Amino acid sequence: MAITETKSFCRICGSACGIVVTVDGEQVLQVRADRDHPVSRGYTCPKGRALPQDHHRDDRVDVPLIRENGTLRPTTWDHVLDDLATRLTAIIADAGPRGVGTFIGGGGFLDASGFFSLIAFLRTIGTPSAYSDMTIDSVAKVVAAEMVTGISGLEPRADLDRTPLVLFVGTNPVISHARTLQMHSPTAALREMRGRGTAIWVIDPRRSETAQRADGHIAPRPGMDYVILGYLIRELLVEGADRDYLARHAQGEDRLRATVERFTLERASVLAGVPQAELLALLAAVRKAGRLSVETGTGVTMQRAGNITQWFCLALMIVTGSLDREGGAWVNPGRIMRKDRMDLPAAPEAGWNRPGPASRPELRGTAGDYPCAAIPDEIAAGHLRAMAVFGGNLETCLPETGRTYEALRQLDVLAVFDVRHTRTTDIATHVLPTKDQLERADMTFVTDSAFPLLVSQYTPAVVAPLGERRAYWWIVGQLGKRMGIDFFPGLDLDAATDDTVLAYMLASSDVDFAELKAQRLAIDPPLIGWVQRFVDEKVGGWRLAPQPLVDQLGELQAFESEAGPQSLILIPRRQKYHENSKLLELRDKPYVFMAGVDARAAGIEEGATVTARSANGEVRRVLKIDDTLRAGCINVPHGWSDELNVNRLTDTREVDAITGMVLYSGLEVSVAPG
Ligand SMILES: Nc1nc2c(c(=O)[nH]1)N[C@H]1C(S)=C(S)[C@@H](COP(=O)(O)OP(=O)(O)OC[C@H]3O[C@@H](n4cnc5c(=O)[nH]c(N)nc54)[C@H](O)[C@@H]3O)O[C@H]1N2
Ligand SMILES: Nc1nc2c(c(=O)[nH]1)N[C@H]1C(S)=C(S)[C@@H](COP(=O)(O)OP(=O)(O)OC[C@H]3O[C@@H](n4cnc5c(=O)[nH]c(N)nc54)[C@H](O)[C@@H]3O)O[C@H]1N2
Ligand code: SF4
Ligand SMILES: [Mo]
Repeated sequence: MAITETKSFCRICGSACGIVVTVDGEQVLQVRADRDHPVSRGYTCPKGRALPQDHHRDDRVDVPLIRENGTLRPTTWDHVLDDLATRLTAIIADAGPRGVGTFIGGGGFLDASGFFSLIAFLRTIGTPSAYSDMTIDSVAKVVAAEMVTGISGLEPRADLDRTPLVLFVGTNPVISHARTLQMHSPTAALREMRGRGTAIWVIDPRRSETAQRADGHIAPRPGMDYVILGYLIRELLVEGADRDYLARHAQGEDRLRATVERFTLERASVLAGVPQAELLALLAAVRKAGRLSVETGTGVTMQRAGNITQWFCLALMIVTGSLDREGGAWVNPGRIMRKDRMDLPAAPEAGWNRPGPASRPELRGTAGDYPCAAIPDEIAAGHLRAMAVFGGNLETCLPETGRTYEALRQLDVLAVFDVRHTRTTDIATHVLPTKDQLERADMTFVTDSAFPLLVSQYTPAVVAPLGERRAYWWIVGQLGKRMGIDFFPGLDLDAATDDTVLAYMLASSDVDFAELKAQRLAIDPPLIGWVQRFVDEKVGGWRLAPQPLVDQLGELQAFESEAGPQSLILIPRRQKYHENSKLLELRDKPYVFMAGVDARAAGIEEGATVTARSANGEVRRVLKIDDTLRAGCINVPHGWSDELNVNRLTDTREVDAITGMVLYSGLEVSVAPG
């Protein structure tokens, strides 16, 4: 067999870096950066370059598995699909469509036709029991944007060439590439920005890899960002706000002013636990810049004040006249779906509201999803009887592993689409081996709104599927045939290929599949001003102070303390060489990270085994001293499984009252030797 090289793009994370894959027959030899790629410009990270070993991993799943008489064993597609179809049909007949739930995770969102198949499955079955990573990741962004702008989940991002100041709050793109605004080559990007005179500021309790490259860094107590942002807004409303802009494009200024009144310099400094001089320096930087872009991440969305912090970040951009404006931040409408061309209805001030699932009605649904925290209760109540998992590792990603994992075992059907064995497939009733990213033709689809430009990409499959692996659309389509349901009306399943399915998906979009396939990559420049027009016309101006958020801010006062937390606080952190539960074998270690002063106070030395405990459970890991952490904060990075799983500490009851988001940042824990 000849050695071939094929251009593709990486789908381990959403950045979609251009890659060149070297293949010898069925053997994937190497993945290297595509130097000619106009967006990623020759960048890849170590995870992307590890694709060959990921593809050939020993623990891969490449034949269907079925659980019979308690044992999971290999079987044929016909048998696994016949059995699954029979059971799902029976559950729907007995419990109604809501008895069949879905979860989509990282291995589904990044597979265009996989995501499309999920939507087809959900809509056709008509089940409300939809779950996804959103409510264990960044639902605060969805809801805050809904309330302030009328559009769900807008992700403002810097107008890179012109923004004079970028403020990163609770995101560490140097390691994560950021989830919602993909930064390729983050270190180089930061260097280039600073070279152009853009000031970089970071708010993070840890002197993160991004903070280490910034002009200014403030390390507050976890969850106290909003007092800093509230202080900035308060002062800017006195001096520095874009008055003319506010008068023309915003509403609720008086309510906002009254709300932030209590965040004086003294108060903000005491509550956030940072020196006044640092707050003054940040305020001066914002005033000097005039416009800015504020970019947030999981450090914001996973904390108790997630919604409020998101709101204040948007408000800060509006007050300075920066939101959806040149020299500030813009919003990528996506190149395929083109939100700017849709006739979107404006969400009311309270956001779109959907009642929560029956067993946890207080957890409202957002953007089509129920909160993940409800899963164990929904199963225990008998409402949720089956789950189809589209590329998610439920054991590692969901909160309160002890209770959740036990609940998942009680399901009549746990059908998992995956490419490898995990502790989630271990307890599955049906395992559906899915084509991995090198085995399928694909395109950027729902993730394209995270790109720094309007970009669409297509890749052919690079190698033939291993074993019996099949595409999501094939599996879902075949299941439908057996259930008497047509999930893809008008698509000839017997003749379909990955390409014809991608073309079918694009039928109603402005992007022509044949053209995209020929071009491989299509780019349009940033589009600034479309959200502003929407908000002016349909909302009557940015809502600076939505009432539900004003109310929630009032409730947060119960958690404000001058003395600060009395126990150690768990905060999230991404590690460089693994992506959630993927590629754990590469380089990282499952440490507990702790500042030196806290370790000494607890009498623990680096390298010792420690137990981190919360009200819900415990995790034993080796201690690594990390003095980039603010004293009082610890990291127990997620993705690690079983005894090492940080979600043994988290709690399905510690959730946000508006979104149902789990408290993954800000949990009280203790750490002891042994
Ligand atoms: N305590 C705590 N919990 C967290 C977090 C945290 O910070 N702290 N982070 C949360 C966040 S932000 C997220 S997004 C979630 C992530 O949680 P998940 O969505 O579960 O993410 P992954 O572990 O990246 O991948 C999920 C699964 O997809 C599979 N997969 C990979 N490629 C493919 C493919 O091509 N096809 C198929 N079918 N499957 C594939 C992988 O083998 C893996 O089992 O975890 C959340 N959970
Ligand atoms: N290498 C790698 N890259 C990844 C992933 C991975 O697992 N590994 N996961 C991907 C996924 S699913 C996602 S969602 C993105 C997430 O991308 P990011 O949101 O950038 O996530 P992190 O890198 O964990 O950065 C979060 C930062 O928030 C800080 N933080 C914690 N609590 C607080 C707080 O209360 N206030 C403030 N201001 N900061 C706080 C932490 O110290 C940390 O530096 O990354 C993606 N990229
Ligand atoms: S940043 Fe790394 S993991 Fe993400 S797409 Fe690029 S190479 Fe892949
Ligand atoms: Mo995420």
